[in-house]
Amino acid sequence: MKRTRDDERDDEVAVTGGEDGARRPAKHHKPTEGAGTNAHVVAQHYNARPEVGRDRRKDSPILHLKNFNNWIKSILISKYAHRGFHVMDFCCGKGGDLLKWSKAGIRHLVGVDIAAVSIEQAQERYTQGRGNRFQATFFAADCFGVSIYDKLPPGHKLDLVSCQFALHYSFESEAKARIGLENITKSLKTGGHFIGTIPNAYWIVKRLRAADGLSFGNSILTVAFDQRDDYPRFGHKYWFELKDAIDNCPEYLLHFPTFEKLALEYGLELEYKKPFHEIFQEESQNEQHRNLLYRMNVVNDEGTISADEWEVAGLYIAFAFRKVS
Ligand code: GTG
Repeated sequence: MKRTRDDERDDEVAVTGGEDGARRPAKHHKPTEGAGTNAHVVAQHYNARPEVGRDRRKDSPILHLKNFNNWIKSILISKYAHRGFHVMDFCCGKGGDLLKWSKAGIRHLVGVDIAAVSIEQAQERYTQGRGNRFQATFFAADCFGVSIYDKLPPGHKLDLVSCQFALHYSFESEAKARIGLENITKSLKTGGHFIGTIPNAYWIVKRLRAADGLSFGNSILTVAFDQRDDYPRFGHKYWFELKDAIDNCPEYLLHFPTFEKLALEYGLELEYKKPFHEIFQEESQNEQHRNLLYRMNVVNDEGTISADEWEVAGLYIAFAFRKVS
């Protein structure tokens, strides 16, 4: 049977397994006062994003960026997820990594996310998916607001926890970052890993400082701050807008050295941290990973990716921690 480019892209892990110059925000996402409100704004945002399906996803103006980021995640997952593993996809969204887990040959997946509609979509994708060669349990919970320990299958010990494009939400406050770390580490085996991808706070601050006003961006991205005088460790909010992905959501700068220190308190030692651009330089030397770039339709017909999408890819870093105690 002839394989389409989309089928090939699905091979993913097959390799080894405001004002003041600020272009700001949409009113309906502006939070009202109250504890935990921003988390609900974020949940509402993701709940409201329609499931477009694979065909319409191909029309996305940031398709190559999405595919590039999925290529990075595929490589990260293939390095840390192994056959028979018990995994938690922390902030799993609509289950965009399900196929990657399947390719890695894991045994069981727990998927948890604050957005209940996304959880339903993840469950649906899992049920209907071609690649569900593992067991999975999904539930909705605020990963950075409540303890999820008692919702995990009893006695469940995890080999790996993955948190993709979401850990920055925990930096709304130290209390939230700690709840997140507690949830990530409590069921993680010693020797197990915690992997993830986040916006690079240094990259963002560098761009902000180089900008005239309170915002910067390009044709697909706008990052806007409310102020540029104060740099708190926690609760340093900015508004993130990425065409066809994020409609102006509040996010928080994750000061990595602070996170690293905090993580150590929970027994996590940093093993790996790299910007996406560097990962590309390194991993595209590997023939299998280079082939995967084509199979996952990362590059366009000219064999490249647009300058603006490439710039946005440079915003992110990937990391891995190992639980040592
Ligand atoms: P996205 O979640 O829309 O990515 P997709 O790859 O299209 O996901 N970004 C994302 N987040 C959450 C943040 C954030 O919190 N902060 C910041 N600063 N940036 C963020 O995200 C798009 C981009 O937004 C990311 O790359 C980041 O740059 C940024 P999805 O539609 O779930 O697709 C993933 C995989 O699922 C692909 O392999 C698809 O083929 C597959 N898939 C798509 N639709 C379906 C379906 O209907 N069924 C099944 N089974 N699989 C499907």
